[in-house]
Amino acid sequence: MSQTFIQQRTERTEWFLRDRFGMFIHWGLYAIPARGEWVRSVERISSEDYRQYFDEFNPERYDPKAWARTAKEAGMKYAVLTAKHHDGFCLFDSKLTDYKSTRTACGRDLVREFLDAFRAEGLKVGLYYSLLDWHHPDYPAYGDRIHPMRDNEAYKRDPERFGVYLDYMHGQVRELLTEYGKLDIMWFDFSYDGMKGEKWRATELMEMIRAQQPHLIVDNRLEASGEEGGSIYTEQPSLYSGDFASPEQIIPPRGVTDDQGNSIPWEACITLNNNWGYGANDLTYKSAKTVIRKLVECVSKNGNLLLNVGPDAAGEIPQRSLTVLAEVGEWLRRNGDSIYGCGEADLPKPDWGRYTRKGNKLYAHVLEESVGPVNLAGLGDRVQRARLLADGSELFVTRPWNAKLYPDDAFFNFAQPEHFTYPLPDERDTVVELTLND
Ligand code: FHN
Repeated sequence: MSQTFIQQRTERTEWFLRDRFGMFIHWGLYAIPARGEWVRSVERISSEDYRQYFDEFNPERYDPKAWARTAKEAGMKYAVLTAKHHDGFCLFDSKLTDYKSTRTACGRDLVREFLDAFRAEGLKVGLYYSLLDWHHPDYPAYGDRIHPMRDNEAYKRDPERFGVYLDYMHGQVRELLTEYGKLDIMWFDFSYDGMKGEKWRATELMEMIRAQQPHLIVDNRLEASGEEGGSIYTEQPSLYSGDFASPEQIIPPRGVTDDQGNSIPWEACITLNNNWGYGANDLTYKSAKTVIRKLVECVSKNGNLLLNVGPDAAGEIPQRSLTVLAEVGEWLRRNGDSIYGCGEADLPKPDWGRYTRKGNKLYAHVLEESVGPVNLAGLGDRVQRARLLADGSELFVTRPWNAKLYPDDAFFNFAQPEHFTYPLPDERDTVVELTLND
């Protein structure tokens, strides 16, 4: 692929790398068993036995406007909803199947309402679409690695009919691209074993996507992660290599680059507890402090954070999630300048925390108390002024008497005298905005 492809990718992802923080929403029939979105595969539930949840699904408290307000107040700038997960249930009114929300008791096009509500709050919108489909009769089942009926010989499928499934899959993507307005992200999930790349007719799919919505950004999961030539991790990515890498349940230790060391767009997708879909008994929620610090870590490495919520069968985001998101939003309301539009700084990671940077503004994210003055290694005379970002108050950049051994460094403290030790104003992350001379 020519440099033009990477130039186009850079243009397409400009808003994405500015916005930095998004909401992932995993929701569907699996919210009723409430044991996560893989319940069909893990418990080898047949389509027939799973049908009870389709017959029962009626999320009477589904209020996408409330979801959108939650995301906005959390400081999230975009959101991605599962239009179809692996169970094949469609949250949109597809003409290609009756296995959809408009044929359940709720009778609603849940995707359309989501898109309308989040656009109305000014957020960018994306849809997650599962390449796998455990409901479709022409998707491989017996002998597949993860299909719920992988051990059941009655589910041997004619491989020649996989093309029928691909026509269905491509047709549904076309529906989403042509009947739901301007989308900003298409989040495909996922390739595995031989199910990758052209097995999905990925080039044809991407050509259609680029023709219908050329600005749309797509993740990298039409290919198996990094296993193929032409992947997003190379200087010659293929048409379906995607616009951003999608590390999952991990913050990449050194960010994400191509094989030449060039930073590439990436987004870490992380659950708030340990399940993507609603888990009634999964009460292991990350704290707001952890979320704040992981968001900072992503941005300090040129990445995004897509933080997941799993609404329940009634259509509500769990209260524990709401509580964490509200606190994160309160921190971002006062410190968001150190996140939005920021990226990595050209400095080694400091002992006390992390840096993010935007132009001549360097943001010191102080996560650990120093004894006495806080060290700005190598910043010598580069710092024009320092302010506590949360309230704009003046801080003092100094060369303290007890740091004469470090002439190439600068220091600051939160009060005077400069050699005293002061508690961090915000123990979650105290952000100091340093205006640089260069
Ligand atoms: O199998 C899915 C899983 O259910 C979830 O959707 C995550 C989110 O990125 N993706 C796959 C696992 O990698």
